[in-house]
This record gives sequence, structure tokens and C-alpha cells, in this order.
Amino acid sequence: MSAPVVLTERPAEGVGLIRINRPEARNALTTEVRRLLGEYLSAMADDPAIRCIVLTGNEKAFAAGADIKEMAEAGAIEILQRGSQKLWRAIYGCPKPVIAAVNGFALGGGCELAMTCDVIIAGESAKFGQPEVKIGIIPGGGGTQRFPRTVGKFKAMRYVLTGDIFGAREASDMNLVSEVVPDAEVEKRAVAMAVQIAELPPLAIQLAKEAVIRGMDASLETGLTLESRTLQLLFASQDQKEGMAAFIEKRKPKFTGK
Ligand code: CO8
Repeated sequence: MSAPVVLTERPAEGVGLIRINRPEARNALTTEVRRLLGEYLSAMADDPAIRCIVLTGNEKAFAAGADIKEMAEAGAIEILQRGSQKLWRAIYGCPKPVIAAVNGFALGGGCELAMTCDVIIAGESAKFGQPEVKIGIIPGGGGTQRFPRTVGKFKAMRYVLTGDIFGAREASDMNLVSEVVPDAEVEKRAVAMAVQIAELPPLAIQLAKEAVIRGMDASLETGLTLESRTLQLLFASQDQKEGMAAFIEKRKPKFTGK
């Protein structure tokens, strides 16, 4: 029997890790991979023991895009019915933070997968790009939308229109990644950050993620109102009382998620 195309692990308390496991195909995203990613993300979102999620691949590829062999002969209606947008929604709609740990190729749908996460930790040799135009299509998971919103029109156009691949340093210079670390440190660093986040009050974390994501899609005034209401709401949580009391009493807080 062949190995499952997506694996899950618990590398540390409070942390769930999802690993794409198709090394023979540079982790190309088949319908099955996407279905399982959505399923595991949703299961981790519902699991109170998990407070932060790491999404990763292997040393050669985070994901080299949608599986070209699986879609080469498909018709438009078939592609529409595959509903690949469900995966992206599962990530940005996930109430818990998702950290992409990227080694090797993050191309096409793989680059979009990383961009849909909340934090991107990249290895020094990681390679990013939106090469879809080279195979006669355009990005389909946010590459024409999230990419320019992150790096600006002119850098995005430079890469979307040529399909050129770029390295982790260039990605970092364009603010496309959160941190660049040595290749061997990527997963370790992502898990360490996930542990750091998992130890914080989960309601504050969930609402901070929501405020950033929803606010990016709104006017500044609307975003600021959303932020104020969210902050005010957190004063109803036990963790706010505990966090502030612990600060004043000079002790370590005990957060309960309530
Ligand atoms: N799909 C299918 N198979 C792939 C993919 C892919 N995206 N990428 C790599 N593979 C396979 C290769 O075919 C090869 O298989 P085999 O051994 O059977 O020939 C194996 O992985 C190893 O690949 P290479 O020998 O090419 O390995 P290299 O290290 O030399 O090169 C690269 C790695 C640079 C990643 C190269 O494989 C490549 O360019 N891959 C394609 C990248 C690409 O174009 N990605 C974009 C795909 S389109 C997309 O993501 C957008 C879709 C949005 C719509 C979704 C609707 C469903």
C-alpha cells in the first residue's frame, strides 16, 4: 500500500502539523491532497488541544502547484466542479493560526497555499513563483489577488507575467515571507513559533487573526471599528482578567481559553 498523501503529526503540545507527502511529484496538489488538507485543517480547528497549525512539505518541495497531470485533459465544467477554492477557504477561514514551513519549491498553487497561511517561514533555498502562464492558465488560488496585495502591483506583475521563479531572499525583500532561516531549521522554527502562539490566550489569538484578515479586505475606518469591537469583546474573557492580573502580580499567567 502506498503512503498517505497527507500526514498529520503532533510535534509539540498545542501544535498540529500537516505534511504534504507526495515527494515523487514534488508535492503537487491533487484533488485528494486538497481534500485531505481541508479535512485535517477542519479537524484541527475543532480540536481544543490544538492551538496553532504548521503546514509543511519535505526538503525538496512545499508544493509544486496543482497537479498538472490531473488537470491537463479536464474541461472547464469539471474544473469548476472540483471546487478548488474550498481549500483556500479552509485555511483563511481557519480560526487558528496556520504557519507555512516552506522548503524547496512553492510554485503556482503551492505558492498560493503558502500565501493563504498566516505566517511563512522559508528556508534559504526555497523557491517561489506563479508559473501558470507558462502552461496556458493563470493562478487560481489567489496568485493574482493576494500576491499583488502583499508585494504591490509591479513586483507581482513582474512574476505573474513571466512565470519566473524567485528565491527566499527576494521573497523576503518583497515581504512575501515572515522569516528566512537555514533550510534545516525551517520546521523547527515553525514549530517553535507555533508553541509560542499556542501558549498565548486562544481567544485573543483567534480574534487577532480574524481582525487582521477581515480588516485587510475593508476600508481603514471599518477595519478600525472591527478592531475596537473585537478588543472590547475580549474584556469579557477570563483570559484577559488573568493576563492583566498576572502582569500586575508579577507571575506567569494561566490561560484557560475562556
Ligand atoms: N504537477 C504534476 N506533477 C509534477 C508537478 C506538478 N505541478 N511538479 C512536478 N511534478 C512531477 C514531475 O512531472 C516529475 O514526475 P516524473 O518523475 O513522473 O517525471 C516529478 O514531479 C519531479 O519533477 P521534476 O523532474 O521536474 O523535478 P525538478 O526538481 O527537476 O523540477 C519543478 C521541479 C521546477 C517544480 C518542476 O517539476 C516544475 O516546473 N513543476 C511544475 C510547476 C508548475 O508549473 N506549477 C504550477 C501548476 S498550475 C497551478 O498550480 C495553478 C492551478 C490553479 C487551478 C487549480 C484548478 C484545479
